[in-house]
Amino acid sequence: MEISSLQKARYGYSPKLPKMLRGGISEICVSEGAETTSVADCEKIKALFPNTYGKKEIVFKKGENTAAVKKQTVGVILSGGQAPGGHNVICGLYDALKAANPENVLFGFKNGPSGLIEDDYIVFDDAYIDEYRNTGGFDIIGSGRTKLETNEQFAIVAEVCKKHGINAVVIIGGDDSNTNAAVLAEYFAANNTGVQVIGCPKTIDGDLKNEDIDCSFGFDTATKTYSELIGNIGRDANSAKKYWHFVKVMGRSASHVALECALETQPNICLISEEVAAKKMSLSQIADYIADSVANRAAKGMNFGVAIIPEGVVEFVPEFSVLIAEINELLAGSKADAFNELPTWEEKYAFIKNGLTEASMEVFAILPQSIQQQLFLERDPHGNVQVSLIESEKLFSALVADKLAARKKAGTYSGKFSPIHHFFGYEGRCAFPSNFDADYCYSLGYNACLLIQYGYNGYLSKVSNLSKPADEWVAGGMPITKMMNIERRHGEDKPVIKKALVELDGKPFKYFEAHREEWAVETSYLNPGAIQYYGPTEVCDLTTKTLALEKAE
Ligand code: FBP
Repeated sequence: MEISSLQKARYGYSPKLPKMLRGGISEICVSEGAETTSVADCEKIKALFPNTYGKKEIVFKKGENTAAVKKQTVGVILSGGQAPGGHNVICGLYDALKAANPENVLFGFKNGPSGLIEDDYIVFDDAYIDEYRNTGGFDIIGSGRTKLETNEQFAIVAEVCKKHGINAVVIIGGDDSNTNAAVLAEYFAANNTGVQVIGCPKTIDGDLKNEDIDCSFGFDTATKTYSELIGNIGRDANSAKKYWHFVKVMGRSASHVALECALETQPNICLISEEVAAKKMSLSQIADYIADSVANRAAKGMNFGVAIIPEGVVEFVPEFSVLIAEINELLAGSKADAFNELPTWEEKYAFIKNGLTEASMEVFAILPQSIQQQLFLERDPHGNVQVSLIESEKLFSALVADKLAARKKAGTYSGKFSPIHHFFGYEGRCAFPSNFDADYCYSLGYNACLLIQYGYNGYLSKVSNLSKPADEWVAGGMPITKMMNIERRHGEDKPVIKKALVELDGKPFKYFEAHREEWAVETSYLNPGAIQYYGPTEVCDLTTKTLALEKAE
């Protein structure tokens, strides 16, 4: 297979491990800390996880390895959306397993959790692993979104593990996948299977973080990739001086990606969904907010700009989420067929008008027709509108255009407004991992092997102190149940890992808030440029601004 020059060079990159993990597996011992409790709903979580709740947090350190000597046969899966660095988690796990004992075996189950159920796997060897070192993507074994959550599925997984003699499963996934990892770990313990489960925190969305997990892997590379593109767009906008660029960035729910890109590039506008919800902003208020920036810049002769829109924002607009709920209700069950059979949009529109409350109809009526139709076209397997498919960058530019037209009529605005739309999501999920992600992921995988060796079950591989150089990173493990609370999901109380949304009193948002008024009017664009893989450490080993601000003393 032909490969690029960069890929060839990256094969030779040696990921940096925390100092405490260097020097050989036989020289790493474990230090147990305090017993843990869940972040909330302790009694309920304890009752649901009687075998895995309350375990001790642990840290590895230099010392004689006292783990029982036995052959390890481990299975690994990648779960959910791609995130740069996933291959390195597997490489780190593989290398540590082989360093501990060349007889150890690593199974890779294909295409996500379904591979474990269908017993679809490969057994890794050096040649296979070497082709994926420091590369982006999840193509090493593929990924998938099947959820492992029922006892029937767990029983099949237990059988598959028994068949291959697998004594541990590593699940590389986001908050939901790691929640399911905890449930699987509890099942394995309760049924005395002898199989351990270790999770690794993945997602470009950056919403799997808490007091133990500094950040999920992939966030660093993905946001740097989007920021490079947004920085280039800012420079183009300031060169041509004729377009307003509306850039939607991924992040299904939380706005960490949008915020980080804003900190990196200093656009004129960046919406933060969590703020929209907290201030209960309406679509009209958001459009006015953006239109103010457009008008103020136009008054200074600048008919161009850059606005970042987080993918999930519409769900955080209270009136919009009510509208979505009503549409879901309107099309529930067989009512969807009746709707779809209506031959013209006019008839469909009348059906909608008849079914929505007056307040929701008012919101619906101001949407551009293309967005109105998107709300009725795309349904998820549960029959719900897929909010992530709504082209919110187009929605907001259309609403802003309406606002500006009204202002023009009133004689309060006389600029030009030519919007251009972009959506950056998939562009960043499989990029070559930055040195940070390459190092972090390799360390997570390496560390997962140690957790297995020492017999831990239901733990998340934890590598922290990440705002410092890799030398000072701290490796250990945290019981997943510590991160859990009870939340209402699909009408039921469920134990889940708490999703981290942008904190409006957190340092990254506060920094943004302190500067955004100036950015809205001035041209303060920063162009961070492409990820650097080689060169001085101050350009190659940068963490995100979010992490740097969060950990600033
Ligand atoms: P994970 O939470 O599984 O990491 O995926 C996050 C994400 O990349 C979101 O940013 C995006 O909304 C979604 O996946 C897209 O999903 P798909 O890959 O199924 O289109």
